[in-house]
Amino acid sequence: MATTSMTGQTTGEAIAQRIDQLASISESATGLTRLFLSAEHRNAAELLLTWMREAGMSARTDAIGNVIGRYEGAKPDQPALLLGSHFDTVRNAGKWDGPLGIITAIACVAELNRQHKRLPFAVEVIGFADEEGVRFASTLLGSRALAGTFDESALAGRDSDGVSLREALTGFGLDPQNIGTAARAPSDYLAYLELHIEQGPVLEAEGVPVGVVTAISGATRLAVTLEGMAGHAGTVPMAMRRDALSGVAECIVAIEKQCRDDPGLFGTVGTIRVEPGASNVIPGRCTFSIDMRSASDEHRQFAVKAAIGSIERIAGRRRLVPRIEIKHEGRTTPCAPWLQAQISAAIARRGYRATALPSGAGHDGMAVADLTDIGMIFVRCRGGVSHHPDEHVTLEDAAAGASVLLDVIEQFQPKTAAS
Ligand code: HGY
Ligand code: MN
Ligand code: MN
Repeated sequence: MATTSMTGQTTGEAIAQRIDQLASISESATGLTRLFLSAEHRNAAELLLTWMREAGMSARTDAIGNVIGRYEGAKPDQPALLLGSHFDTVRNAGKWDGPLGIITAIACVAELNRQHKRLPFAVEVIGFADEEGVRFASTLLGSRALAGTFDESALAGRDSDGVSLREALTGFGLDPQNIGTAARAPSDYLAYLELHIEQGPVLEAEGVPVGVVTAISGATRLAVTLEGMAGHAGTVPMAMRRDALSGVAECIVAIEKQCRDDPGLFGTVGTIRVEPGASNVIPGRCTFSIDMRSASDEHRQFAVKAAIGSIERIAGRRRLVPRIEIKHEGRTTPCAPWLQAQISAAIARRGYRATALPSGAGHDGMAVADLTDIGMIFVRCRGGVSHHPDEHVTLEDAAAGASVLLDVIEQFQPKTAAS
């Protein structure tokens, strides 16, 4: 990749500048939050479409709000190598999680275009609209629509303001009935390659800027509601209370202990809602989320069952009524060995030591794997910090990721019976 662009910027500087530009599109003035089907989603999508077109791609928005750029191959209408990542964020997010993969992919296509290079296949770059699943409890909605596995029941899901996904799509100018048109055929693609920050400490510990991902850990997301009895904080004797929040507090400590005592198991309670929510009222209802992960599906599913058992026992003892819903279930998804091999070869060609590692974080590849084989390139991030404003990638590592991705693209060999 040209080390300096027309504006004299280095690759890393150019990438970092676009990361900052995209990060300025947030619902909050004090941190980065960009949710699915929001005004910020629309503004960010417009910027990405502009960058895709400037890079020589045709670009469009699909029926669920993903943005897709296409750079034709030497011949028109050829199957494509799909690149990309997501451009929605968590709340108060870091600015590299997602956008780095899209911006780097666009930079690679811009370089091919600058050299007037056409490959024996097309290249598509996608910006997925909802990987984090912050607004509606289910996740990977954009990539599931692309893969043709979108579950229509998700349309009834509501955000914290009570707006359904169906209403939000309509309000965004999309027709919920058309989501099926976002689905692509397996024959449209040769593979999916996502570049993403590691969001963990391994590459930094290994002293390398990039790595090749072996598999994406599966995750289960649950919504748990404990129903008790609201009452006067000053008059109901402690022994007579059915305090929903105290019950949730005991559940949270039990889940944390279960995961601490079980190596390789990750359990997180990230959201909680207390009703009616007044300091002088005993909480009558409390809803909280559980995110449970492991590299092994069996291990995770066993752990989820055990956690549900704990919740039911605690609720029973406290005369609370539990309601437990599984909102998302993503299986552990392997990265195709033939793609891992091509990524490792590119890393070596670019002069780095190839480090293979699993991803504890979820990615759109978990859904895209139902459409085509997936591969992932990780880029080192400082301290492994992510889902936090301190998330950071150095200019050199951003450039290293771009050089490896471009090398994979230019040397890409479609899967053969042998590979
Ligand atoms: O939750 C995850 O692992 C991803 O960041 N969505
Ligand atoms: Mn994330
Ligand atoms: Mn991500």
